[in-house]
Amino acid sequence: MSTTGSSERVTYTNILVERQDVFATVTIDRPKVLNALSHATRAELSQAMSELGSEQGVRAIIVTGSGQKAFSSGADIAELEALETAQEGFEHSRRSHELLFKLHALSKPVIMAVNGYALGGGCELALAGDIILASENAQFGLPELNLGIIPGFGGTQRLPRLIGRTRALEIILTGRRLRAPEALEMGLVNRVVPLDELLATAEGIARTIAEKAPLAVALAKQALYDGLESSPRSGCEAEMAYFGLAVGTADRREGTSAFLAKRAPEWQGK
Ligand code: CO8
Repeated sequence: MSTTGSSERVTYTNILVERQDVFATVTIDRPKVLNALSHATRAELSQAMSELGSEQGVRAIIVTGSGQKAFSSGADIAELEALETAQEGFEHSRRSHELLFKLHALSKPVIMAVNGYALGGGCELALAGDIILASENAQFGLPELNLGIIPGFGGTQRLPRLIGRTRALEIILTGRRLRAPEALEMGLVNRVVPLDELLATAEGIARTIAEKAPLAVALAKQALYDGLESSPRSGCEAEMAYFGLAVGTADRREGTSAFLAKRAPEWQGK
């Protein structure tokens, strides 16, 4: 990872960042190790999220893996091998979690386009997405127990919230892999599409979201995550507050008057 002088835009070595008109695509680019998430890769993902998060023109972020075989095979096992103490393990997990907290805090949706294996940390990264798409060849799993560790990138928390306690425990305790149709049936992913349609599908969703008022998108996402982390009543109280914030925006006035005038709204993000 380095910074170019003139534009201050970061150059990455483990990921690719491509900007299109209203969205950006981040590709984990370590195909020789099936896009394993080394420390450097996670740091680059975090940097890219900060960069894209602050760019107004980027209304959604797509995350995918390089090649046709893997989204990500998880933590780089060579790096796990080098960990010695409980404290080192804790720090490894803590730094990784920071990346996922950052994803949730972004004011724009993150669409995971899972194009093959999503195992261990790769599955956990996918689970942290706002929308999760899978190609027909995708396989999900948390095989950490096979290595003598446990999921340390949110898997023990996000998976049960998504598919329920008993199904999550079975997946974690057995380490078995789920093929895409089973992941769909369990509600782990939003859609399954052929591999060659995966990115186009993600891009279509990104463009649809980009047609909405930017602040409303951010507030809806925030209300949902705030609610999931609290009781239903305090979640509803958070929703009231965010609804109020949305009503106070210039874009809300534009949205309601454009509807009544039978014209398309023009959002200002204010
Ligand atoms: N780390 C490092 N190297 C890997 C990884 C990995 N996670 N996965 C694959 N590779 C390497 C292989 O060693 C191999 O290298 P080489 O060509 O030098 O032999 C190359 O990638 C290709 O892999 P395979 O030959 O194994 O390919 P196959 O098609 O036979 O198998 C599999 C594909 C099933 C995906 C298999 O590679 C596999 O089981 N990989 C490991 C999956 C796994 O256990 N992941 C969990 C890791 S632990 C984890 O993620 C903890 C997360 C919590 C910490 C938070 C940090 C993110």
